[in-house]
Amino acid sequence: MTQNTLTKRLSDYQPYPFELEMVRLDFRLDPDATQVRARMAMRPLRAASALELDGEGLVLRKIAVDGRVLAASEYTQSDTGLVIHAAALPAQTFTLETEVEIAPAANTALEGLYMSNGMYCTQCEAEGFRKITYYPDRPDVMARFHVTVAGDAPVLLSNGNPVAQETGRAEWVDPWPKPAYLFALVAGDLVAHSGSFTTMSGREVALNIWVRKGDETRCAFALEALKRSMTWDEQVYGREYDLDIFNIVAVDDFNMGAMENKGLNIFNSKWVLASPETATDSDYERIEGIIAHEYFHNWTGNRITCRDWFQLCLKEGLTVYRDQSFTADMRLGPVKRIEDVSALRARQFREDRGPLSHPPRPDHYKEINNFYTATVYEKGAEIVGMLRQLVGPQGYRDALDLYFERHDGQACTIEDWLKVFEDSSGRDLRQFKHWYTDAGTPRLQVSDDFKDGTYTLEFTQKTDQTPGQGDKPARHIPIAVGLLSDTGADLIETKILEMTEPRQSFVFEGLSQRPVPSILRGFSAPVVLEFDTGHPPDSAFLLAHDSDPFNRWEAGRRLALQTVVAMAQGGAADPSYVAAIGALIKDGAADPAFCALCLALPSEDQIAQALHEAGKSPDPVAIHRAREALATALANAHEDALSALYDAMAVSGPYRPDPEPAGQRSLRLAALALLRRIDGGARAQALFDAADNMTESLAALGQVVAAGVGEAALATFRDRWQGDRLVMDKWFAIQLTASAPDQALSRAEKLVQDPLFDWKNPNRFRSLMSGFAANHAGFHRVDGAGYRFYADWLLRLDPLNPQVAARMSTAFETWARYDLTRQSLMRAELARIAQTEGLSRDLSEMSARMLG
Ligand code: 0A1
Ligand code: ZN
Repeated sequence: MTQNTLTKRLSDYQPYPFELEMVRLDFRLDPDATQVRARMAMRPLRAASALELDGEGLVLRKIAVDGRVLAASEYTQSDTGLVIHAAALPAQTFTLETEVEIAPAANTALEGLYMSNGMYCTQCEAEGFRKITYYPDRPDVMARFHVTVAGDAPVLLSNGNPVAQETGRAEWVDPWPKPAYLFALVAGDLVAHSGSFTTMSGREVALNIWVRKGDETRCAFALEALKRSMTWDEQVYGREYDLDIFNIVAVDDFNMGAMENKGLNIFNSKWVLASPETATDSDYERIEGIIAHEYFHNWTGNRITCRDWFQLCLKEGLTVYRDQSFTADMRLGPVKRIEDVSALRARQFREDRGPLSHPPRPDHYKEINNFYTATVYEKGAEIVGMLRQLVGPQGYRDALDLYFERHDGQACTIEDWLKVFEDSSGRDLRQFKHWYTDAGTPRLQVSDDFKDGTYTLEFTQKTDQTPGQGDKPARHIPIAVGLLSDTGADLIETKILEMTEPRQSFVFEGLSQRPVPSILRGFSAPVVLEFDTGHPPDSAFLLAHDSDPFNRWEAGRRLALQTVVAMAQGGAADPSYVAAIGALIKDGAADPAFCALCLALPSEDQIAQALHEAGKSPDPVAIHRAREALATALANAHEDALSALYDAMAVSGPYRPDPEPAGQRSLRLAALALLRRIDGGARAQALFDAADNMTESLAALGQVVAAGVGEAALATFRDRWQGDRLVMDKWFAIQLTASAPDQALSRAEKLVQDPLFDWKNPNRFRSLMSGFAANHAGFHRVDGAGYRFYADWLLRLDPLNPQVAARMSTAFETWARYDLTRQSLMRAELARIAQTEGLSRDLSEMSARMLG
């Protein structure tokens, strides 16, 4: 078979020729030989169709139709499934029965039914169900599931409502038709942290968070976050929960963050368990966001699902948009927006600039697991945010109401989604659809002119070519604009300009002075904004005065990038930037969390990206030096003010993860990071010794390591936390991200020898390897040893866990940014990976795409 025949194409979509009315699954659990019996009521929709079922790694014990065991000649088995010939099938509804055997203990890929610390669990998205039983494993086949689980474990869970529970056996019925990727089963010696929720129509729902014994004391925050999510979805989207019970299970071995299985969410324990001593402020915020994300999927993903996997962003983009809005409402909206845009730029813009660029709705793939990307998720969310701006808040709510009314119980497409907006708002969204179908980040150039009271903004848009996509048509871009007076007052209310042409002007009349423009407020579209060099924006003025918090922060970021890029090329720190930061530190009115974001310098990876976007090749060593020098210059210029701020932001009383104290801590720690450059890590050491919470303890540890005086603190931390997997993950990561670049590799080489480096655990593997790759200058050593080390480990992991190996290979996606030496070293590692015998489909697709 050639590689190309493995490519799946959107244009090949065909509906399934059978309707699956009902599924009964009976499990007899055993680590080495679990028996799965499936009975499916199938209704043929087209005459004389063969019945195709997916199945991988299954030992078939029995296959029967309406009780008649099939002869071997009546079906064909292959590595990927089973086809029952049309002649073996009745013309009317029939029952297909299969029995298979699987070995969960041998499943290291963590897809299908597997074991984690002695407990059974499942992961079926996207195509894991086919590793459990023969089945039409595609999201447009939805069925009601009735599941029986028999096994020794005290707790036996599946989707839906429990209908029978006795020792060694449990029965679950899910009344809502669902695709197989939402199936879940959990069995283990678990304990629950429980609560309840009364829905808006007065139904009582039992809530449980299931964990290993000993972890139940770390579940309270997640449970409260779940209740807040349920309330928010009722209030903001009118969506009520629809089962009698909602279970969440924390699992230590998990490839991703969490999974929205109907009524039985499975979580990476990292995103459930939290206590002040073990979780940081940002962990708490992420836990709240991920709990919300998975819960929100109940409507956007489960009740309305995707027709096929090309439509993944239909559920993911919308659900990310919903969780971002939720967190913005629970916390400080503008701060959340800045965090989200920073993450978008760091991950999605990076992806879009390189060989892995793809549309939010791809039209072909080899391995769908490789498309759980920042483009599908985060850019997908930006597209929903743009739609909301185009139709307004009420128009958005009307559209969503229509979406739920029209499509409940269906498996949908992006076309269905856009049609809902067109029908409810009367707008034509054909041009807007390019956001879904076209890859690449548009570059938006702006120039302005002022004459006789008339101010003109002229925009030009251009989207570069991307792999497989040439010249692209103009996009429909909402550009939020404000105009400021020379004292910083808003001259107009923020206006959404709708750009639809390649070049387009917008005129503002009746102005008595030339305004200062504030463009792309709130980051109203995922584009790169470039200013006409003849008339650059007054960033220091905007940083001081813009009433739009996002653009205030953005002005500071622009200044920081400009000065650090100049410094990387031999220049000095820009005094106007240093002064602007000084003003910000002394601005008592600014919110601490916002201030902290303004004080944080762009990461080295972001600086490299900015240089690349400007057509220059980034030198990782020079970038590291320049960034350190800029931080030192800020610390020297504002030492007293920073020191006073550090003291003033100390939070008294017991730790609370709430936004207000968390914001104070973040500002305090931003000051600490700058001061570390001049106090040799003394304050950080004192904080490390005194801290009673993980937020400060970990940040202080990072700073002493960065100051080169962290060995004792690292040893103390390890002694204290060696029995705690989640905290030890932090220990592995921080010493690599924070260490001097020339020591990063030797540290990483030492850490892989540590007995606690359990490399088969995805969290532990990621902590070490991603921690190393995040040390920008350390990973990009000019001798290529960093690349080699990283590639060696990807190759080692691939046979066991291809999904994680493939996802982590994206450390190489930026090769085109760098000088020819580094380019050829990175490409050589990719080529070595690509040529490895027996490589997984996952990693093979990724390495081939990166090589181009
Ligand atoms: N749907 C989940 C993400 C997810 C996808 C794949 C997984 O295993 C391969 C696991 C989780 C979400 O969006 O949260
Ligand atoms: Zn999701």
